[in-house]
Amino acid sequence: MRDIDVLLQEHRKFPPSDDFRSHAAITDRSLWDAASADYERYWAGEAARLEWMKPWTQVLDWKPPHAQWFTGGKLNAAANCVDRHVRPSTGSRRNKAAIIWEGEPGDRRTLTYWDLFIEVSKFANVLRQLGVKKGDRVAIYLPMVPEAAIAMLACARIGAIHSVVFGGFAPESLRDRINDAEAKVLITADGGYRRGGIVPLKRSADKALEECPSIEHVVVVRRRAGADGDEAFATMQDGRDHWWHRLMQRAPIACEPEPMDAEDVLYILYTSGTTGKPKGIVHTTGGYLTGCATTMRQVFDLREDDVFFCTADVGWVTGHSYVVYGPLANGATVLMYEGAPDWPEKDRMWDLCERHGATILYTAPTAIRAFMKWGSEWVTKHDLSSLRLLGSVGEPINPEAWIWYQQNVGGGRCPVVDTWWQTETGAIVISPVPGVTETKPGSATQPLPGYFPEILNNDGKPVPVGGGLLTLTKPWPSMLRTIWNDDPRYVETYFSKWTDRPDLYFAGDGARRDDEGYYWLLGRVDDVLNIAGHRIGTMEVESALVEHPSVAEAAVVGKTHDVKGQAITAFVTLREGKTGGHDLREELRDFVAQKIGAIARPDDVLFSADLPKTRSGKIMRRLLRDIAEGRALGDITTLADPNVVAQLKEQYEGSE
Ligand code: 7RM
Repeated sequence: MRDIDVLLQEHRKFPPSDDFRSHAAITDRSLWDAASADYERYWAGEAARLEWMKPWTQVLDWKPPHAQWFTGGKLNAAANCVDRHVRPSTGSRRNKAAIIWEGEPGDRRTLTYWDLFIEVSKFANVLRQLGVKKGDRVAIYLPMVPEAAIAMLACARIGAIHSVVFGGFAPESLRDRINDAEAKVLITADGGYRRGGIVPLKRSADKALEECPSIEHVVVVRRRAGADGDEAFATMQDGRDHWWHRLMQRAPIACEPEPMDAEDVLYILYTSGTTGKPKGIVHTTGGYLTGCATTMRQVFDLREDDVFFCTADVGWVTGHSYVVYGPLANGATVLMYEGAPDWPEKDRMWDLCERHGATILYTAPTAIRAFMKWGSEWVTKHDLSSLRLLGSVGEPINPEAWIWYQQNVGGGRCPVVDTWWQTETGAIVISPVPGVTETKPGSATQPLPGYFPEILNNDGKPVPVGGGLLTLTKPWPSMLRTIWNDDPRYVETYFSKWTDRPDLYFAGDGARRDDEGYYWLLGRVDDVLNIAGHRIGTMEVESALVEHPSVAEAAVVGKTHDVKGQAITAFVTLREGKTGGHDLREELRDFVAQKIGAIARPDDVLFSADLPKTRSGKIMRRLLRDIAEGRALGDITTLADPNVVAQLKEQYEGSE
């Protein structure tokens, strides 16, 4: 196999502005120097900012591919995220907002750190009363409501392992996750609001629970009106099901946090791999919290009065690390929103930012491209002057989308941080540090201090400049420890790519490093195109398409071709008001060829109102390949909206 070719040339650069730098916490490279000189010592220094009940005896115990960090140390994640901030002292944050929440219908709640302390302590006692003990698993299937964060922290407080399942998942997915973890308790809600409708979580949970023998109790948050919720959305089973608010009425407040070993499991989070069976990614306490807290401060240049708006659901790792653990470990204020970004209108995000004075916005390229598609009028009608920093996560961000975000949302004034990381890494790995890094649109730039990525080719040879496979060459504190119940799969998936180097973590992403050491993520390795022997990442062809003024979003796949091996089929979503046809199709084919080379000229261009995406917004190119090849569709259980592929398939087959 050849290395990955490089086609896209992007030369724009944005150094940190003097204005931003003059207020930034980190403005030089001394942290990188310290971390490169002695990375264990560097991470120990960062870990020491947390509150430990007992100091560790060893920073790192690395027996590839298994790492233990801060061994012998004891701490509690909830005590670090809550108790620490409410102790009487000068600078206590007891009256500071921890969570500012807004429901989709417009209802609002603000929890101070003191409120959060009371709620978490009480719910921890509720869990104990239900028989939950240290090491037991608790499944959480909730909408984006404060109770989601409270439940996670309550588990952490008593040493129970939480497994959050995204509220948009179907009963079968919930069932499989509960059963794999053998959860004892499920926490859900009667419903959650989405686009004006109600997602009937309890009904889905009841269906799942028909085949979940491990569940002993179900706690139900009341989101619907009525003293005991709304019967239509929650029928309560005697003995098994309990209303959250009823249990909380009787719960005592005092609850000592459980001293946890640094390597005790904090949570399991399932991620669907390329094959059917989801992997339960396991994170432990000390290293994970160190990674989240450190990167939160560095990447977002966190300040005491920030209002941090991370739009990710707590069902994804981004919600774990940057709605709950990272911000709260630092005593920050987070803004949490329940519903859809286009409800009741396409300016809901900007309305939220304006009314709550958000200072940092952290969202995904898929959302940014949707905002682009809807048009900048929705953005510019709001006063977004409170924003000072913008972040992106989840997919490669095309340079055009990056520039649009910087100009229209950031008013040209806010640095943009494109943050690369994974459920498996637990925390951000490659990202600008906004007071230091000169950014380049489309590049996640360089590793944060204490992380050591490299690009290797298929044979494990370093590619100092050029395209190849992204690897992390040293362990890091917030790395996954294993896959729940399946350590062989952990070894096989992440540490078996280069057989003579069982210490190298394989991320599964293609990337290139430029001559300044900047990383450009090219897409998943499984999606790489192979045109006449040239291996091309999906990101570059898609970015070329998105540069065209009519295009909002694009996904490209390789389709078997007699001569070239593969030919490119492009699926394209147009901006509002644009229509596709023969002329535009030809124009786009030429446009790509002209931008990045004839080798990348798509054979087919298909216009589509939407692209198939996972529930977290990642484009599922595997299904587009099935469509392009005229095959039956593979596993579609992780798809957000099955109608999208059904329509595309019909349209594609009709066009041939
Ligand atoms: C945080 C998260 C991980 C995969 C990862 C990449 C892709 C995420 C970026 C990115 C390019 C980025 N966790 N990815 N961030 N690709 N640039 N800034 O998304 O486990 O759900 O997904 O997402 O392919 O491997 S995840």
